[in-house]
Amino acid sequence: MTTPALLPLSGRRLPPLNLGASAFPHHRATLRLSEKFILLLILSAFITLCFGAFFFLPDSSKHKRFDLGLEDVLIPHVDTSKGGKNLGGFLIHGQGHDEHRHREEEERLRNKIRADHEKALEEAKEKLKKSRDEIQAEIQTEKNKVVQELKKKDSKPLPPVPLPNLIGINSGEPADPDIREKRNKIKEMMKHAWDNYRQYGWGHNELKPIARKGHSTNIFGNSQMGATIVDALDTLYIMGLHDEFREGKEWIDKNLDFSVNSEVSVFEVNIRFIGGLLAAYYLSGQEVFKIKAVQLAGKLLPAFNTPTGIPWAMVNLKSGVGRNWGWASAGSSILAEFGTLHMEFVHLSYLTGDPVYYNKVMHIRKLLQKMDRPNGLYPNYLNPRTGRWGQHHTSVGGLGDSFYEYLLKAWLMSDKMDTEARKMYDDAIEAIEKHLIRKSNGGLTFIGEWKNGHLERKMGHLTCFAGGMFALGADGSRDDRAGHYLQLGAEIAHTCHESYDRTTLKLGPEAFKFDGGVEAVAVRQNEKYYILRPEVIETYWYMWRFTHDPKYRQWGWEATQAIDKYCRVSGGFSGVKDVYSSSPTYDDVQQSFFLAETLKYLYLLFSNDDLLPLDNWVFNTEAHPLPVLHLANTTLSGNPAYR
Ligand code: DMJ
Repeated sequence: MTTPALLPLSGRRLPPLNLGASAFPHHRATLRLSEKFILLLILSAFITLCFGAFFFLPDSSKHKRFDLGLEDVLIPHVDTSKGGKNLGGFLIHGQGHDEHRHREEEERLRNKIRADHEKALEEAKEKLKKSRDEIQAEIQTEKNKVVQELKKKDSKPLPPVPLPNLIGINSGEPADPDIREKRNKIKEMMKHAWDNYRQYGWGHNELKPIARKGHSTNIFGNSQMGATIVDALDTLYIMGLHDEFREGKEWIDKNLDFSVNSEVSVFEVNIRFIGGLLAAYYLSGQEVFKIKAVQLAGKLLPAFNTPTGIPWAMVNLKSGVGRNWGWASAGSSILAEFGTLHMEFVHLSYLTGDPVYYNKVMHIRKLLQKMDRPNGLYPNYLNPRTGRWGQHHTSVGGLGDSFYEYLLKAWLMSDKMDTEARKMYDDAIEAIEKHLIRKSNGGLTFIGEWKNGHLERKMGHLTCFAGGMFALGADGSRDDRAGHYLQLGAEIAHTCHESYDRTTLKLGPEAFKFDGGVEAVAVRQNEKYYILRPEVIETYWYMWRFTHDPKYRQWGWEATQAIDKYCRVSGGFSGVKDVYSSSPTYDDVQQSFFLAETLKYLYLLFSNDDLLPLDNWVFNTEAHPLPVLHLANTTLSGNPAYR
């Protein structure tokens, strides 16, 4: 009889342990060390007990079978043909047999049992005695192995993502016919933008809607990476434009290639491409998007090879060589760029089980945490070679904006478990409120910029996103100041609406002042343009979600009409150069973020809240929705959307 080697729980076979042929003549057990001990102890006790029992039990019982699995030793063969009986494994012949022979036989067997048991005990004792130190060492080795296994586990696949319920085509459909009509109008605008890009700019990064050809800027490098396709995918999906979504997917599948000798912006590629691909993956469940996102992320990693781990602003996708923008203060990297990678990189680690992405962004965070901050403010520039701040310029608009946004969203995305991020956000916002937020003479709340020791009373269109951020961060705010932050969000929304309302086109300028009798109006000619940016509409949408005050839909509709009237051309949508001019000129660029963000936020503003509910989804800075990672939730497999 052979006993199969025991499989330890881990499924890994340990080397076989020979417990002694006489104890278990046919058993070569393969056991864990702890099991060896227990087995040896039980064996010793049991053998002693049996041995004692053999001598102390009444005679008759000695002739009864004692089934310890030892019968093979005692009676290898039972021959009943000769009138013998099998009595408990002893071969006992009939009653008439010689009593003397019987006693001799019994004595022989007893001696054999005694000798075998003594030998087994000796061997067991020997094992224990001889191996004390060795066993200790073996235990330690085993422990180390377990620790290593656990470590491997830590850095290995994370639990699968519990996908929020997939949204259907009709999801979010408003009951009110007037709202439905407005929503349909926005969908039609999306189709106009897409169809023209499809016809005139397909595969290029963006579209020139007047020249009717492809367009690109240096952020995308010198190759055609179809930025508009990737950026627009999730909006198409959400709006139920499935044929267009399929076209986009096919292009990505066949053409999107990252092995190109092209120097791209790490930040832009992250928020538009990786964010866009991840959102498309989470919404549609189609693997190709995840695969492409991971491939691209691998190409960005060399950008982190700096003395501090703060990434370069740009990286060559082929050579991996990185560098910073020539215009940035003292060779610095930009806060809003290296500080806007967290959401996407955490998701990459989550999806791949590879901690490399997570480690990169956590390293940035730790480094920032350790640094002194003038007045508690984060300067926009940080030198990746020295780890020192560049110019002391702080902004919640361009160069700083999405860094603050990602602190808050890291917390939200972690199901509010990442309290370190929340604390950094709270600290930063308190300093911003103290040093940068003011009320104008006319009563408009604005967020200025800190430049070399003084406050510049100017606010950018980009800064208008902060109204939505304050509202989003109200719940969970320090000292329970939710009401205060919601109010602050409403005030910023109002100011930004004023910046639109005080123009001829009812579209907002790039930057506006609160100085010298001017309020919420652009002064310099080169700040009067509108390039289809989303930030004001983004804030309307968040404010709508948190308050359901109808004025936000009304303001959103004003913006929709203005865009459709002044930015729409037969070849798509274009930015305008002067929002104060009644005969505007076009900049002839249909930005990819117009499809990714502006039209998406407008569509959501006129949809019901069950379309991408904020409890389940967090939008990256390019409006790409990523699911909240309910990592603390141990009922992952109970989630109906679990994959
Ligand atoms: C978008 O690409 C992103 O929102 C980014 O964070 C800054 N703004 C542009 C659009 O204005």
